[in-house]
Amino acid sequence: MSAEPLEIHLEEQDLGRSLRHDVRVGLTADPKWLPPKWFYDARGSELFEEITRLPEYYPTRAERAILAGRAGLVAELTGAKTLIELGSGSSEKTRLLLDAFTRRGGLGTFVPLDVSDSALRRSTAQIADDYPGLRVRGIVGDFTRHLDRLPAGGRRLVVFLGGTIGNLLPAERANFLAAMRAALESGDWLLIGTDLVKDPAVVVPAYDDAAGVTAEFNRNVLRVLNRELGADFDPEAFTHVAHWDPEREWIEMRLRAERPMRVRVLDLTVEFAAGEELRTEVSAKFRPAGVAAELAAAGFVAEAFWTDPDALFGVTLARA
Ligand code: AVJ
Repeated sequence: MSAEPLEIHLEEQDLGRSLRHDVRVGLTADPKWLPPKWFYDARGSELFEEITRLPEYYPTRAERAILAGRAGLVAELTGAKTLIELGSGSSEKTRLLLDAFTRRGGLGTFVPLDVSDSALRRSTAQIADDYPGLRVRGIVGDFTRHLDRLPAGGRRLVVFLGGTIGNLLPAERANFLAAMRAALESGDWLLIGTDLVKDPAVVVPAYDDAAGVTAEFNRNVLRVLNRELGADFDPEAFTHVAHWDPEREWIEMRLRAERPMRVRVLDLTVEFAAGEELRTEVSAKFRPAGVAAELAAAGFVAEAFWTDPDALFGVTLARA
C-alpha cells in the first residue's frame, strides 16, 4: 500500500501563529528562550539525522541497541494493532518494532506524528514501500497539542522515542503524560525512551560535537526565524553553548551573542548584550526511579524498564 496523504493538523497559518507567539513570548523574556520544536524545518531535520550518526551522540545508538534486543518482546506483550509514533522524524529505530510486528503479525496501521512535514513525507513513503500491507497514516502535528487527534481503538501502542520527552520542562512533562493517559484507553500501551543521568563528560560532548554539527543545528533556529518571520539575525554572530545543569540534571543548549546586537523580528526590536545567552533547548536526563514515578503519577503502570549494557539510555514499556 502506498502511504495515505498526510493528515495536516498544523496548517501553515497555525504554524505561523504559534511561531509568532513563541517568538514574542520567548524573545521578550529574561532570560530569552525559544522552544526546540522550531529547529525542525527540512534543513534542521537533516542536521538532526546527521547528529544521530556522530560518534559523540550516544542516545540513538544506545536506544537502537535496546530496541534491537526487545522489539520481539514488545510485540509479544502488547499485541498491538495500531502503532502510533510521536515526534517520529525519520522513524529509523521504529523499523525495529515494525520488523518485530511483521514477524508476529497483527499490526494493521502505523501512525507517525511529527511537526516536520518534509521528514514525514519521506518516512511515510519509504515505510509504506518497505512494509507492504501496513496502513501508513502520517499526521503533521504537535505532540503537546494534538493527542486528541490520534486514531481511536484497536489495541494501541504509542511510542515516544529518542528521549524527546526530555525537551519538556517538568510541569510540561506531567501535563503531557496526563494528556497522553487521557487519550488512551485502559489496556493501551506506551513505550518511552529516556536518556539517563550520567557523567557530564559523556553527556556534554553529545551536545557539543567536534565536527560542529550540533552548533549548526542550534543556529538553524535563527535561520528559521529569518526565513519565516523576516527577522535579521546574523546566525554566525552566535556561538553554540551546551551547558550541563547539575541540579536539574539537564542539558541546556544556548546561543551566545558574541557582540551587542539589535535584531528586528515581528514588530519587536530585540537587544542582545555581548555575552548574552538565548536558551534554545532543554534536554533532561532521567533516573530510572524518576521515570517510573512520573509514569505512575500520570496513571500508567510501568511493566518493564530496559537499558543498554552501559546504562546510557532507558526504554520503559508502560500500560495505560
Ligand atoms: C531529538 C530531542 C531527543 O535532546 O537529544 C540533539 C535533540 N538536541 N542534539 C536531544 C538534540 C541537540 C534531541 N531530541
